[in-house]
Amino acid sequence: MNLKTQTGFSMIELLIAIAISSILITLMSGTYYLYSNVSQTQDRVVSVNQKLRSVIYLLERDLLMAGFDSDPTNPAGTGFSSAQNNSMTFTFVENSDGIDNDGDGTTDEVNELETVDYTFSSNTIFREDSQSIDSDSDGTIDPDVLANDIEAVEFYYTLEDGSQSTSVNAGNLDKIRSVTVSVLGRSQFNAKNFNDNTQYTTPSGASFGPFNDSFVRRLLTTTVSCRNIR
Ligand SMILES: [Ca+2]
Ligand SMILES: [Ca+2]
Ligand SMILES: [Ca+2]
Repeated sequence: MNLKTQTGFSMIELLIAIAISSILITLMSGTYYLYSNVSQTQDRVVSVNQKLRSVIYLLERDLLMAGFDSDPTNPAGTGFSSAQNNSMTFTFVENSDGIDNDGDGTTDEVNELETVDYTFSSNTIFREDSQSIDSDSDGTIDPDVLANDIEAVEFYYTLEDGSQSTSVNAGNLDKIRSVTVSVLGRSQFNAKNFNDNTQYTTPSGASFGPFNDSFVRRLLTTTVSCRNIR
């Protein structure tokens, strides 16, 4: 009989097993570390994109209405009243929404104007319309905060002759045919081991960054035709 009974691991086997498992643990934790950094960065990308998309959605909706006049035979004088790099104000007729948009005491009268105002300042995009309220009760209407953590906004206007500008003078406001909107948003929280070394350039050629920090940024640009301006 040549029965060999295995009663346990030899010291060599044990050492090899320990060595292999420690290598595996090191590899796995490294992968996990890498993965958790990547997924944190991805989370930031998703939240910035969501924020930018909701801003762009509202801007598109409003700009499509800019200049709208339900009865062009009786002009209400709608359109842009200001068109600058970081802000714009425009009007349109809103005489069927059950709201006294111009605050004159009569609701939905002929040629009743709604005024919408966009302003970018202090890393925030503000939007004001007739529904904005005096939220801090100081007697002055406060614009609504549309988005925080915004690095830059650019309104780039294309006129009927094809020329483009980030600042349209009063005499040319009725010649605006489209607005190219660019919004550079930043994540609310930073991402571990991420470095934003990108330089962001808007359609007018303005540059932002590289910021060289660990916040995730995205630049979203879209062009909206102002089909109601004429
Ligand atoms: Ca109305
Ligand atoms: Ca009114
Ligand atoms: Ca106020």
